[in-house]
Amino acid sequence: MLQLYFFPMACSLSSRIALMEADIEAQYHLAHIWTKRIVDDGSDFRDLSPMGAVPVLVLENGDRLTESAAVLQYIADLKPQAGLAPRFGDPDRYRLQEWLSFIGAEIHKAFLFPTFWYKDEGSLAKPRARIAQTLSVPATHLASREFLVGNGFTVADAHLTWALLLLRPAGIDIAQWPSLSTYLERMQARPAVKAAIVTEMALRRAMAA
Ligand SMILES: N[C@@H](CCC(=O)N[C@@H](CS)C(=O)NCC(=O)O)C(=O)O
Repeated sequence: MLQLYFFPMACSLSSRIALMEADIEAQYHLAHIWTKRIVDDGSDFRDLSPMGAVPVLVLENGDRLTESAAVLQYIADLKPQAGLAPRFGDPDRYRLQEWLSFIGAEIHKAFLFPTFWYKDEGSLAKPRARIAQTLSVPATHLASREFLVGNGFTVADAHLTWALLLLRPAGIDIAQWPSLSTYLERMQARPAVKAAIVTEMALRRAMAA
């Protein structure tokens, strides 16, 4: 069975959403991204993930896959009939990769990562100055569309949903982009998305208690 190493409400949430949207069974292991310990057995997460970062997907053959863009596409391709990624050869596959790169590099690493990891004001000035311009890209795109790619939910939507959820605790109110707010509401109304978020929020609250 597939095994996903995750931390509640971190970027690995999008992989959980993808697994649940595709109705693929998996085992979930909580990897603490600050202590670098795997909660199940206390082992060092860096033995599994050189960066000590989630997500890590352990495949049926024992191989490990890291990087959300790769993990998400792998999950999508396990069950093509779920429609979570356009098939290779379809020009929309490159649109999917374009959005996965954009979310991973321009929203996650350029803004969310420094906000949650480097808390000093000096390091945050540049990311904060740029985030509105960055978010205007998906906001404009989604003003006339329901999903990021094509006419259905894909793993790019799973990843953007996670990123948008993290913007509020990062100090950004997405109400200023109505297309993003209504998109996030629509995505959160999907049963699999909702269930994934409820599960991880409960784990997060239990960790904070
Ligand atoms: N490029 C990686 C980034 C993964 C990443 O930064 N994950 C964060 C959680 S959202 C993490 O585990 N960080 C721990 C660390 O960097 O030490 C991806 O897109 O999957």
